[in-house]
Amino acid sequence: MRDKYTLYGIPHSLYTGRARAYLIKNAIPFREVSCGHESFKTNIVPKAKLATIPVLLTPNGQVIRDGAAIIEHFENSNGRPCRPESPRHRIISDLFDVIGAEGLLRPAMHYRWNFPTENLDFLTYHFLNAQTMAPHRQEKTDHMMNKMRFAGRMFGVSDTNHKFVEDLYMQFLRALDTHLATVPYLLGWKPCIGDFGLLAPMFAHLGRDPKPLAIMQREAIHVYRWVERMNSPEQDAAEFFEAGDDFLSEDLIPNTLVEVLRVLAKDFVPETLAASVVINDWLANNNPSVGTSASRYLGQGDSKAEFIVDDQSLIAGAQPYRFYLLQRVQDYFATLSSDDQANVLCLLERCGLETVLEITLDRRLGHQDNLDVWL
Ligand SMILES: N[C@@H](CCC(=O)N[C@@H](CS)C(=O)NCC(=O)O)C(=O)O
Repeated sequence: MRDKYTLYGIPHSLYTGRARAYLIKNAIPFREVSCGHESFKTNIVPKAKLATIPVLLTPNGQVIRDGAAIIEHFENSNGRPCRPESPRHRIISDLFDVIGAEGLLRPAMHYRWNFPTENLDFLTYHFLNAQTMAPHRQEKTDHMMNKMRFAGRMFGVSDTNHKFVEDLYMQFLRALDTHLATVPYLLGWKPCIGDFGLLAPMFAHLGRDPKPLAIMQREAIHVYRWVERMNSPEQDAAEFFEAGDDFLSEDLIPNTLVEVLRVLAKDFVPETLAASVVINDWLANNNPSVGTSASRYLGQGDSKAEFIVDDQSLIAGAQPYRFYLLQRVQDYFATLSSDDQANVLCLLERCGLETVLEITLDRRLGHQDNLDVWL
């Protein structure tokens, strides 16, 4: 086993799905161990710094916490197999990574937690079996399930906006289905970084829990096939009879993909804008010293960002992490020639996403020693 990587995670975890798919698609040998395993608490968490999953243990004993950091570890040492080289592709890939990892948490949590008739037995099985047979197993399970239920509210699902969350998700699902009818992966014939980010909500929650899985299988067969495909070591594109093996040529972004991004922009842009105001305010008041951990939320009461989408007012926790991922998009954009910048800008305007190039925090974020930190 020493030559294999160990992925600490669980089947029903959103962020584990992203890292697992990367390992599978890139033929990296690994075994998966539950974070309920004693070794996670005793050996891994002290080095991972936070008890989140996924965490990767490398054959030489390095511990890497965070899905994006795990992927970056391999991309950096293997010639970046999943990063498109051309400007528009790379920007869109990195944008899907941010939006996938951070921008679809409302539908993911809603479809998991607000349909107990369909989902509760399935969820109870998974949460219970993420705990060892120790005393207080049931209490720990209940605690974890309640904590995650609350997360849905933190991400902006309220008692009165279920229909809104569902309508927006269905618009997105249908647009993605139309796109994935034409190509097996977002940018063509192989997965890019953005496919893995997008898989995070689309696998464990929206493509696996009974209620949303049934919707996906019924309403979006091509998306369902993509979710399957993303967990296969093969290209798994049998329905495409003239499949290629690379990203689309000439930096092409099909109109069908622009449509997907136009729907995603509807809440991602106002939410990011509102979150930036709240976080910048918090930074001004708290002035964290360099290297301080940037926690997922700023703190109780401090972190509420209010924004409007289609006349609907939403309130969600403002999370610094999305800006850490967004920085990568903005940093890359800054390196482009003015012609390439103009092309990218023109594309993002068509997607309704041009503003995200300008929404910044007053302090940069870094990922150091397994923690997201203020720089
Ligand atoms: N930025 C981290 C987030 C990881 C994360 O929040 N994972 C969830 C499970 S999907 C978790 O461990 N939650 C437990 C907790 O926050 O206590 C990543 O991308 O890996």
